[in-house]
Amino acid sequence: RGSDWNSNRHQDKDKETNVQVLLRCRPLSEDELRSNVPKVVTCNENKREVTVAQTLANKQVDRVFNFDKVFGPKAQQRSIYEQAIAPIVNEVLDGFNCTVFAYGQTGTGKTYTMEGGMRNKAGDLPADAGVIPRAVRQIFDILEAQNADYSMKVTFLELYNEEITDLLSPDDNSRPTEEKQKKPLSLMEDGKGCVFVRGLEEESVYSVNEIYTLLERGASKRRTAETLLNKRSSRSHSVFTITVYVKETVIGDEELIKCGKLNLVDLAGSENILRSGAREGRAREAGEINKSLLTLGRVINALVEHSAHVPYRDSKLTRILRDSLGGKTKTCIIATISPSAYCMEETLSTLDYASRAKSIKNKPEANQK
Ligand code: ADP
Ligand code: ZZD
Repeated sequence: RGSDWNSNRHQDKDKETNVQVLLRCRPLSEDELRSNVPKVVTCNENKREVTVAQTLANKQVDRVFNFDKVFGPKAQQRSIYEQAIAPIVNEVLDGFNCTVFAYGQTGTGKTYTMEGGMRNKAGDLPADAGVIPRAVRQIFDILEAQNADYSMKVTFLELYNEEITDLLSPDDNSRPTEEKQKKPLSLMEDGKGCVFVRGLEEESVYSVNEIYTLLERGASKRRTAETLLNKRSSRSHSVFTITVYVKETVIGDEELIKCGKLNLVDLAGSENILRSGAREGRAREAGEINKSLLTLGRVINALVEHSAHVPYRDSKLTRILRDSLGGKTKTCIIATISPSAYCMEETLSTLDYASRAKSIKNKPEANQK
């Protein structure tokens, strides 16, 4: 601890903030409505409360969970973005690193929340556009409005079975389809203990449309991988990262570059945790597939329980996102659930997991200039 004269600075530096946890419940699908699937989840957005109606031994036992924000089935993409994500993007432009994770069972809306539906017209945001296209749009809008001198880089990777695939690497059509996917990238550490993916394509982008072209490339690469291996998307993690550099105008001849990074993470379906290891014969493969998700859970537990050892190094995902869990990055988790009675077990497990994550503390620090 420093002496009095600089104690303010220290206070600032040591300011801890909790991981923000939001809960989103999707609506019942048309199919579910048609077959009268019973609902067990009630959301109270004002009270930031989610209730699961549970019947045990003929008695109704409700379970209630609280979050930093709760979005019920009627919540629109735009309103979630404006209330929960836009403030985070502003922090990125102020020079902070920020991470948004989507966590939940497959089919509950992680990809819908993070990416959203297809775009209609070039440059236009469709109503169902998710966090990624909206964040990209907001960043450009703000920087253009400020007439800022900026540059921006994006990366988009998929982590499946502890192997990293670059979703932005240019297509190499001279090779057969099976080979195109096979270029696993490795993790490296720089001198300061920061982890990076060696060989990952870093694309500089200068307009919203350019990013959309890249997103299209990523989405199409992922679709190819998906057809080659069914169910891949529910078992894989995708990480979209935008790094923004803004030149600061300063008096004198000093030039400062403000840098901020935004990681947008769509995690593998949480059901993969419960089911891992249960698969006979293919257990090893199943174990490998879920190593990152299992380790993420263990890291969260270790942080919540203030354990001396946090097993970041045990998986690629937790190595890549180490700073987002207990580090200097501001982190937000969006937990997604289904209202259906048939999903209750998974829903309760997601709510428990997300509740625990609320007590993780990070120490956000703006990047050095
Ligand atoms: P996940 O990524 O968690 O597996 P998806 O994002 O693929 O789930 O969502 C499953 C289905 O439900 C998709 O058809 C998606 O469009 C739809 N869906 C998810 N959340 C919502 C929502 N909040 N409003 C309307 N449709 C949704
Ligand atoms: N969720 C869709 C992609 C999918 O699974 O294919 S929607 C958004 C973020 C990252 C990658 C793609 C997208 C997506 C898109 C769709 C089709 C072609 C390019 C990009 C999208 C959705 C709304 C606005 C912009 C981009």
